Amino acid sequence: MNKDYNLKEVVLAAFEQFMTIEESDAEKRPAPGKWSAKEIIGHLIDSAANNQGRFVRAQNSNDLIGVEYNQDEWVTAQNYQGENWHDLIILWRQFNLHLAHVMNQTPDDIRTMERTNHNLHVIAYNPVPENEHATLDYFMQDYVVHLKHHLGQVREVLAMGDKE
Ligand code: NI
Repeated sequence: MNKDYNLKEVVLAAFEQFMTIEESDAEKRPAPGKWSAKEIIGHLIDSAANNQGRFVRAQNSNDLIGVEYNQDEWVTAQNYQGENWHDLIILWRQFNLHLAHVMNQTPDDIRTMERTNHNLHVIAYNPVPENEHATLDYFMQDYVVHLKHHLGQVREVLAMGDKE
């Protein structure tokens, strides 16, 4: 059974589309201070990196407490604008294919365990109130929802249509 919320399919389809984008288009900012396609993909690489740690630590813990990260600081500090577009989307694709694998092999009991001690009111894209239980299953799904949100943003920036 597929337990990655279609992450693999979503990433492979987007990759095909993004491969056709020119370097100059990938670094265009839609407005001053707004992220370019390179920077949005960079943010998604940061999301993958941070959530890999969270997904792995949750396997051996009853908690779901993730370290926060400042998304703008991370994007600026790494100068994603200065990296090659194809290199970025290949890294993004491969990292997410690995996370899809991680999701698929996470045992059901770990995935569905109700966790009282969590900070998904802070770190989730669609937050869970602090006084409600959270599951790793929900948090993995939330990761994919966040990713799809930003793929829609990339397509908007590149005027590709096909919004999500
Ligand atoms: Ni985001």
